[in-house]
Amino acid sequence: MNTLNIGLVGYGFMGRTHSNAFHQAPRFFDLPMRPVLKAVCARNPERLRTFASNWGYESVETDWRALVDRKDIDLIDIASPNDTHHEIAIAAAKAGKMVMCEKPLGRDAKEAEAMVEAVESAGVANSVWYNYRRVPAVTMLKQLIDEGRLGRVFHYRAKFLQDWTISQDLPQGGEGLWRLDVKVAGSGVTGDLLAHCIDTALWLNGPITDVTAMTETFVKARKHNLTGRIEPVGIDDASAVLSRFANGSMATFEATRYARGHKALYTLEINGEHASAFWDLHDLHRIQYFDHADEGRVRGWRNIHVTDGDQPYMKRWWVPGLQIGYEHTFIHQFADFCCGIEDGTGAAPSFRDALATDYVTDAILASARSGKWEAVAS
Ligand code: SOE
Repeated sequence: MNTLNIGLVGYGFMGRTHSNAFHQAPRFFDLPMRPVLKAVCARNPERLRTFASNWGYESVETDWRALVDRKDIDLIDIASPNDTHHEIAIAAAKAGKMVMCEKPLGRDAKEAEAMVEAVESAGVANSVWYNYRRVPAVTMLKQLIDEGRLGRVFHYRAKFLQDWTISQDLPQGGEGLWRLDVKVAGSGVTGDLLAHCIDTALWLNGPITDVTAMTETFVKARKHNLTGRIEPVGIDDASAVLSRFANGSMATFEATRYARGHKALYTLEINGEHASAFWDLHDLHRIQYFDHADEGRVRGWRNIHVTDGDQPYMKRWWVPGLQIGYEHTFIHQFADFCCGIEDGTGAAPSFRDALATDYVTDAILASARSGKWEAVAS
């Protein structure tokens, strides 16, 4: 069996989710190649060694360029902060490596366009880790929609709520807090949390054509960890969006880090002519499903527990009725990526698919600035 030699950049939260996927995917899925955790790259040598030994990486690098230059690496996986995605992905593609990249693809669509151009002209397999597509219940929802069970779609509604940045004393910048630093992150909740809602929406319900949005920055200045100074905050703390889809349906999207009590509440609902469906990350195995074709007397919201062998991904796991979790979404994506390598595609969302999300988030931020409806580029 061929091997797939992986070089990971970044050892934070996402470095862990990806490393776990590299280990678990071949144990539960029939992969056409054997993943080898060849090298991990980050800046702090001591922490790097601890991470490498904990996750079983064969070697370490402290400069991503050295990693990209290595002849024994097939796949560069980018799990470092957003401002690094663009340069690393382009260099990796030029070096002929396959590339997987954390979301969002670029800090804006301009960066993402260059990344798409790089992987497509190099002809290398690529994928962006919008992991929620591979919650089995969400994948099944996609199947139900594609089978036409919902009929014409009227409404799409999604929100992603957190509360971890409410304190005025929370600094911005540096490790663990780069998401608050606009130069590193590109934007705030729009590129971070809302981007998940947009990726799923584009996948389930097709292209978004127009948006109008408001954003707010509730805390205007924070101490910057790298300079020690109080600096203006450039990110959006909250984002509220109305949008139109090409299929004629309309949507509302909301993302915030100021919804006290909510840690990661991602919910979505889709209302069609024949049926409606609702999904909630906190109850990720379930789809609430209403089918108007049911006999009137017993018609109502079904609560479908997506754990059975004929439901997406589940025959690979335990026995019907037993649940899996958040980390499995990354395992599914990596397994799909390995299976997609042979035809040169990798796994959706590709860089090009993820560029579409960046076009929508750019239009949202533009609309928040202009106060007008903005057309989404394509
Ligand atoms: C932010 O707190 C964050 O970690 C996002 O960056 C992830 O993409 C999301 O899945 C969970 O929340």
